[in-house]
Amino acid sequence: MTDIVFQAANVTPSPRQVAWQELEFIAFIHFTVNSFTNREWGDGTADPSGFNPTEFDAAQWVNICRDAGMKMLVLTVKHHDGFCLWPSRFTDHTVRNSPWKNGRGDIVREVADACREGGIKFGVYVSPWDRHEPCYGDSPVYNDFFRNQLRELLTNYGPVYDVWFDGACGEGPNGKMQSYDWDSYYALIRELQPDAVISVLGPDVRWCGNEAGETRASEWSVVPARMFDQATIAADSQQAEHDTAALQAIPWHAQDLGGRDAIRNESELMWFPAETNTSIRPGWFYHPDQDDKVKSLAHLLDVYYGSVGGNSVFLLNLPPDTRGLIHENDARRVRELGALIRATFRHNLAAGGTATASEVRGDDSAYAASNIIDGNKKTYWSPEDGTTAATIEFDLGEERVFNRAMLQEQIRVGQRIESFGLDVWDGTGWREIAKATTVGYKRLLRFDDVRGRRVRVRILESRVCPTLSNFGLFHAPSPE
Ligand code: FUL
Repeated sequence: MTDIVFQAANVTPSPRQVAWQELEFIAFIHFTVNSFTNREWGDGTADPSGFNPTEFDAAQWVNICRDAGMKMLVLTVKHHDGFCLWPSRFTDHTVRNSPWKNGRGDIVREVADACREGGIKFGVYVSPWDRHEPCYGDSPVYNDFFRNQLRELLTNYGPVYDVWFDGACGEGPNGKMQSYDWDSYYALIRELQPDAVISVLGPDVRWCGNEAGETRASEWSVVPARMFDQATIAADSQQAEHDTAALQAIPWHAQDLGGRDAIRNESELMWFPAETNTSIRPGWFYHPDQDDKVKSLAHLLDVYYGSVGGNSVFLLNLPPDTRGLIHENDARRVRELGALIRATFRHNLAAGGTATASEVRGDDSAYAASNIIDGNKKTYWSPEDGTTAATIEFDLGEERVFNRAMLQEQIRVGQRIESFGLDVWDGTGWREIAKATTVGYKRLLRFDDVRGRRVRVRILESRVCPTLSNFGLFHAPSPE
């Protein structure tokens, strides 16, 4: 094993990154003047008088998210057009100058409060690129302006768990040149909301590299540190639309960002886990002509299994309409998704049985195989140092029918497993049901109905001794 692989196996997440990963499925809400002008990108000239949701109800958003099983809501408090969903003291381009609640409303407050009451976390998407603010491009002045806005957002609305910085900028080579003072933004966020992850143009969460919900077969949370540096450099290049040359130059779309070949020649690595963001409709903002283009349940399930079940977090966008409500079609679909996920993962058929490993670290029970099925996310099994292949056998106690499997590593100590297989005992021998590469926080496997009592996980390759924190077998209702 090379030094760099050993080094990679020893990079661990921060507690805030672990807490974020455990949210699994979270909501994006794109809502601003664009929702009323029927645009995706506003140019910053839209009159605030156009912002007037007739039936705005933050509780409706939160209830839908909860029913879908989403654990956080990330709201576009300021998109590229610069309109603020809160009455910022630093600009007039806000809800204060809209007819909504006669200019006395505050969308950010209502949503933050509704999240707290509904028991889900709240996060803010704040676009660094601001097409309205006159000082944008006057770098030190705008940096002050932007920090002032961050301070308002991070002090007046209770806990904020995600600050999502978008890399998009369409100024082009002849446009305004803004040099962002990222380090000062990050320092301010750490000071005011130490539990918040800083996503995408930040050091805690990595953009998966596409907006279509595509996921990688092998998703590593430990990747070259220069991926983060290059993202911020691209954003400073004034043309960092996700589909422009600036971001194409970064190997975001490469299939394997953290495997042995990808890290072989790197000197610095970081824990930079992937987030899969996509919209339930073609657009990020609401457009009436997309009411019949809400993604199918099967499509969303594929993204769910690929992301949550592929060591990523699933950030699904639900765009409210001009009423200020999530449209009935979107609400129905995402509730169906939540109900199906709940029905599938309600009963872990492996939980009541026993687990036996080919090897256990040390003599005590601290790393026992039974830890894998004890329902405790902190305990885990591990073999001795130096052991990189192992088998764990699960006896379900009686014959069961299942068609989904779940494996989880103990990511608190790093990501290690590189490939594994899953077998069932068919009475005379072991038959392979499925195999895959990385596990990380969670790997979900889908296969046709299998009947059996004894199941085993064969860990084939691991960077250092593997860990397993949790294992599950489930039966998804049919038809999905
Ligand atoms: C992109 C933006 O340009 C889109 O409008 C949207 O907000 C998406 C999530 O990120 O960079």
